[in-house]
Amino acid sequence: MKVRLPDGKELAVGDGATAAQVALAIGPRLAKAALGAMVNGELRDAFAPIPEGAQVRILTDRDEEAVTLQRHTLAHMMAQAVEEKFAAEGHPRGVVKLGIGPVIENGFYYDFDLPRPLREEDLEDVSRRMEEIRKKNLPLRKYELPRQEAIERFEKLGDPYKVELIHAIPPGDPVTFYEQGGETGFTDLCRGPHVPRTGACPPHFRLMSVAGAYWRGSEKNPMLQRIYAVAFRSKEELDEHLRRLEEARRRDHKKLGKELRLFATDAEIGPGLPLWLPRGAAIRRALERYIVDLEIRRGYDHVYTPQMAKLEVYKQSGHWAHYKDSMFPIMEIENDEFVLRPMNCPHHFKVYKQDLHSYRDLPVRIAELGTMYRYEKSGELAGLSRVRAMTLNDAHIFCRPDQIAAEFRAVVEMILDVYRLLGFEDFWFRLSLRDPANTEKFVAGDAMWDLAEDLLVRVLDEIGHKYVRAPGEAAFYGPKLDVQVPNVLGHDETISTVQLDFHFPKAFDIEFVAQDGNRARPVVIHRGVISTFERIVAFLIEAYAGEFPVWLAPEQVRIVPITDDHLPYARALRELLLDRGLRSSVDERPERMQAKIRDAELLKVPYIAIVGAKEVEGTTVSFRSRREENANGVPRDLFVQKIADLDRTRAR
Ligand code: TSB
Ligand code: ZN
Repeated sequence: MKVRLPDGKELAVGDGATAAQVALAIGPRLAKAALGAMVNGELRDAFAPIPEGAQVRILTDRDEEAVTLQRHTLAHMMAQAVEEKFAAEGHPRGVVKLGIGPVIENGFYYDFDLPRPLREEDLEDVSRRMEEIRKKNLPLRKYELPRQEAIERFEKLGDPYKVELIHAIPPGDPVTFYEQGGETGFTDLCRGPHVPRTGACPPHFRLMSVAGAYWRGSEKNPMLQRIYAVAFRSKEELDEHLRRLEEARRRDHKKLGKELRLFATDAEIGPGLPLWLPRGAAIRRALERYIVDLEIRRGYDHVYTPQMAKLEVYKQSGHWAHYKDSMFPIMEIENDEFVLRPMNCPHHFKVYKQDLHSYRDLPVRIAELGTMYRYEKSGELAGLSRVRAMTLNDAHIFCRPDQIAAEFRAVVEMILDVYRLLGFEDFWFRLSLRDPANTEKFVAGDAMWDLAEDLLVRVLDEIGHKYVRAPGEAAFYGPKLDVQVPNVLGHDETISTVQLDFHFPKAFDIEFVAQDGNRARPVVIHRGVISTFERIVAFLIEAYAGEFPVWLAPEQVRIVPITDDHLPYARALRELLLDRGLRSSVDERPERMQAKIRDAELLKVPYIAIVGAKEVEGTTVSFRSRREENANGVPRDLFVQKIADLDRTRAR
C-alpha cells in the first residue's frame, strides 16, 4: 500500500504496516528516533497500523506532539513504580489496585487504591523508581485480548476498577493492553498511545501532590489516591512551569483573601456561600459604584428585584426544563412553590412588561446588581471564583431587530472600556454556539439559532475582533459571546458575556408597539460586563497580587503616628480623608513605628502616612508607598488631594 509523507511524496509499504515500519522504510535513523506519528492529523503510537493512503508524519522527541505520548508512558511508569514500591514493602501482589491514569494539561495523573495513605516521602521514592524504570529503557508492547479473557484476568487479580472499565468499552472496540518490561514488568489495560520504550520519556517530570479522588468522580464510590505529576521535554520548560505555579500560589486569591482579611467561608454557613469581610466589601463597593455609575451614564435603568420567585415563572422561561440541575430545590409555602433564582432574566422581563413600550422607547436597558443562587457541585466550588450565592452585574436590553447590531456593539465597547481601566490585556472572544449534535440541551428552533449566530458573527466581523468558535457552549436560550480572560495560571475564565435571545420574548409574550401600530417582538440581549462580584474580585486579587490600585484598595491610607503625642494630628488627617470619601485608619497600637509600617505593608496598603513632631509643626505628611518614591514634608492638603485624585481618576 502507499502512504503520503509531509513532503508530498508517496511511499510504498507493506499492507497494514505500522508507524514504526513506515519510519523504517524512510530510513534506519528515523526508525530509531521515532516515538509515534501523526496519521491523518491524529496522534498515533509506533504500534498503530496505518490505513492505506494515509498522510503520515513521523514524530521524534523534537516534535511537540510527542510529549503527549511521553506523558502517557510516564503515567504507566508511575503505576509500575507504585506497584514495585508496595511489593518492596512486603505487600502481596495485587494489593495495589489501579484506577485510571490519563494525560492532562502539562502532565498526567494516576488513581490508586492502596493499603495506606501516601506521604511526601513516598512520592520521592516513587519518583526515584520511575527514573530507574526510565534508565532501564524497557520496551513497550501492545496486544489485544478477547473481552471475556480480559475480564477474567482482572477478576483473578481482584481489581474491580479495571473490570468496570472493560465493561465500559463499547462493544466492537478492541480490549487492548500495553506491557512494559515483559511479563515481570508492568501491564495495563489501555487504549494508548505510548512511546515505544521507557527511555524515550524525558527525565523532566515532577510528582506534585496526592489528593483524594472518588472513583469515576462519584461520592458514592470509594475514594482513591490520585498522584498528580507534570512532565516536560526540557528542563527549562519544567522550571518555567514550576516558577509559574509558585507565582500562582503566591497570588492565590484564597490565600490572599485570608491574609488580607477580604472574605471568608464558614463551615456552618456552608460551602460556596462566602462572607464578604469589611475589607473585601470595600473593594466590592468601589466596583459597584463604578459600574452602576457607568451604566447609568450609558442609558441603563437600574432596578432592584427579589432573589426568589414562583417556580411557575421558571417553568415558563424554560429554566426548569433546561437549567434545573443548577437550581436549588423547591420551597413550599401556602400551597405555592418557590425557587431561589438562578438567573435574573424573568424578573427583568416582568419589569419591562409593567409599561407599554413604543418603538420609539426602545432600546430599554434594565440593569441590576442581581443576586442569584446556583447549585454548583461541591467539587467544582473554588474560593470566590465559583460559588453558590453570587451577585451579577446584569442587564437585559430590549431592542428592535434593527437595533441589535448597534446595541451589541455598544456592549462590546463598554466591555473594552472596563477592561482598559482594570488593565486586562490578554483576553479573547469566544463565540459560544449550540452543539448541533446535542440539540435537546437548547431551546428548539433552528431558524432562530441560525439567525442569531449569523448576526453575532456579522457584528464581530464589523468590530474587527478575532474570535474562536465554541460549539456546545451557548446558553440554552441563545448563542453568546463570552470574553475569556487568562488568570495567573494561564487558565481562561469567563468574565463578560453577551447573549442574543429570540426565545424569551416569545415565552414571556414581550412586545412593543411598532410604527404601524401593530404589536411586534423585541429582541433581548443578556449581558454581564464585570461578571459576578465574586468572580471579578477573585480574579483581581490574583491579577494585582493583592496590591490594589488606590481606587479599589480597602484601605487607601494607613496613618502611623510616631508617638502618642501625634495622635490628635493623625486623627485629624483621617477626618480630612473621610470628608473626601477616602478610606484610612490610624494605627493607635502601642507598637514601634517600624512594626506599624511593616504591618501596613503586609496588608498591602498603598500609602502609609507617617506623622511626627516635624509633620505636626509644618502641617505636613511624610509617606511611604510601593507606588512611588517615599517623600517627607509634603503639605497635608496636597497629600489629601493626591489620594483624592488617584481615587477619582481610578489610576492604576
Ligand atoms: C448575563 N442570564 C444571563 C445574564 O443576563 C446569565 O446569567 N448568564 S451566565 O449564566 O453566563 O452568567 C453570567 C456570568 O456569571 C458568567 O459569565 C460568569 O462570569 C458568572 N458566573 C457564572 N456562574 C458563576 C459561579 N458559580 N460563581 C461565580 N460567578 C459565576
Ligand atoms: Zn439573563
